Amino acid sequence: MSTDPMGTITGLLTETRRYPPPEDFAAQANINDPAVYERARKDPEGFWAEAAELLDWDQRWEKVLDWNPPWVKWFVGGKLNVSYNCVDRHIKTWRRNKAALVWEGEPGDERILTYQDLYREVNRAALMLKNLGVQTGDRVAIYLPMIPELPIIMLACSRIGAPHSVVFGGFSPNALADRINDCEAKVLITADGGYRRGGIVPLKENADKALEQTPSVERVVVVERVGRDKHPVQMREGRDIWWHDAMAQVSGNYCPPESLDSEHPLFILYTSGTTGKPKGVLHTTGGYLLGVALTTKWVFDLKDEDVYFCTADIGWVTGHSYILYGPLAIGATSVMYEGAPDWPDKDRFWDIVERRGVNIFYTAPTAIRSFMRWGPEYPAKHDLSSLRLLGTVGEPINPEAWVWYREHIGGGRCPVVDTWWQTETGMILITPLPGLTTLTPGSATRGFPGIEPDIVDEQGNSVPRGQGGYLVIKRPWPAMFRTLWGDPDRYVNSYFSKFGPTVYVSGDGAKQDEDGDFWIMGRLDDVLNVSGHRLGTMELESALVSHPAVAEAAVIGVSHEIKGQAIAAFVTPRAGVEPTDELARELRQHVAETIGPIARPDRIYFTAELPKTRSAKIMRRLLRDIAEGRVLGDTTTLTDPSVLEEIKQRYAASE
Ligand code: 6R9
Repeated sequence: MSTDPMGTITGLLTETRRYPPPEDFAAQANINDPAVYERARKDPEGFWAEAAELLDWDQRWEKVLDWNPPWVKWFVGGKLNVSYNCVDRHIKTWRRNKAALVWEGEPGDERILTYQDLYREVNRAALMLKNLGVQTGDRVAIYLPMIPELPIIMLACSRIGAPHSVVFGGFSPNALADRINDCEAKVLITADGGYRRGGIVPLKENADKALEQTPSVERVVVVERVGRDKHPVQMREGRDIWWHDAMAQVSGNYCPPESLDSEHPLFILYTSGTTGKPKGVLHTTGGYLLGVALTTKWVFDLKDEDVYFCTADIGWVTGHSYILYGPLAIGATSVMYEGAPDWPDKDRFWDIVERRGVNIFYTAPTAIRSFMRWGPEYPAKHDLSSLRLLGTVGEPINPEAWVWYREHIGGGRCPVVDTWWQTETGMILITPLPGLTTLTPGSATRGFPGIEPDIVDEQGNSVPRGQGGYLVIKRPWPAMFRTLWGDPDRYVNSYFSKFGPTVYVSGDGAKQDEDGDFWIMGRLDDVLNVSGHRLGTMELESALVSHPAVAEAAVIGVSHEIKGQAIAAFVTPRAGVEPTDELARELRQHVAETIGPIARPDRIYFTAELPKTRSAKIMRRLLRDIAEGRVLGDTTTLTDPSVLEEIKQRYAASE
């Protein structure tokens, strides 16, 4: 650990507010027998095997877990299909006419797809993929706004066993091209555009730029979301086809689901690591679906009659696992909203909750902090009495935001589940179970049944309660990632080498309090968490130095009231370049164009030099000290300590 981020939560451990499960909630909860923890601890494999009854298998597994550390296989020999489990099996029951997806576009349009509707669309989309030459094992890249075609095509991919790689619509052409090239996608599914705060995100134009550098892509399918009259796009003859035309060419309404091996790749999702190159996190079929289905059922206490609304974007793992796969696997109704929370006004979510009668609501701390800043009058304008459970994910939630959320959104009656997990973990790992767990604001509480989290020191020894350390997971779980696409060495080195091949290193720091509850403190590596989005400092720095005016750059995360962390960049201009405000604006824009608007630095500080060790490593820790107004840490290893004085003065001048 380069710094002591642990110090920052000492205060939180003194939090004394406790919220036991309300009796009536506990009585009706999907899981309210505390023995489940002990059962799972004593016989984790038996526990997961029993849970696997939640899914429909074409062929039963021969072995629950094959663990050859760090490599794992779950439900070895088992066969199943994800789209069958999320769609087909429900239309054989009374759920056939139940709403599967309740979709709302930002401009106010809506589409409700019953399981029967979804069945038809997914089958036809799977046939469309086959018509385009996609075969089992081929990768399909998806760059869509939050519209129904997104879950439809993901399920269609899973139906034929073509792993999808969804790229968040806010990413730039460059970022899209990198991801397409890394997984060598054969087909790209995109749209003419998407709506965001009333404006149009030019997805097809971005895709066209990306496609100049992506030799693997043979065909491009374009959904007409915005419309040719409003936002015309170029279609390249022989390569591009409109979604509606490709769907019209499909004959038949049924595409038999492939019976796939439990370990067949389901999707690749890229996430930031400590180097400039994003990691292609690979999830597989059986274990992943089981993990997300069971956690959806238990953590969100999701019932058939509920309306469930997760505000994430499907471009991130939260949307994959908890808008699409988890909820649909258990036959739930999942609400999906295309746009911004403050469009047309700051009560958009509450308007949706009231109109749709949402019962369970899942969002991120950064959103909650925005709601707090906007003021309680926005939720107060709406009847939110349908809500019975609230959740949060993405970053540590400060106790004040947690309590505000419980009071102003949850009416003081809804349990709040703070769920810790990652793109890599696939499913929620540390979380309360709302019918069982006494909640402490700010704590994700404890491991889900069958999960063994621990906190260890530099040597890998468990630390005493109250002491900070590395958050690790000591036993495999079904929904864990199986490798990094095309880079198994990086899988081993990044996650399973520090404390040996049996211990998963999450990259987060944490502490346990006296009750054994976990408090997550954030990343220990060079990964920032900006409004719940993971961004690597290296990616940001590479983007900055790709600008001709920049000689060198160092990026750090600075505490930010709403975003959790804000991006501060220290930049050394090339010789002869004048460090002007204009240049700072240009650099911020350059990073937004290179990676995506979420990566736009909040502040740029020009400096003649960066603080470096004698081995030429940039000392980001000292930059953080300056940015957060702390006394400077150890500077003895610096080549030239006077550099810091200069930076400090500039920093102070610009505040
Ligand atoms: C699901 C998701 C993962 C990182 C993770 C951690 C942070 C997520 C959290 C949390 C504190 C929680 N994180 N949930 N920190 N409390 N409840 O967000 O995946 O985008 O991969 O980010 O987010 O730092 O390491 P991902």
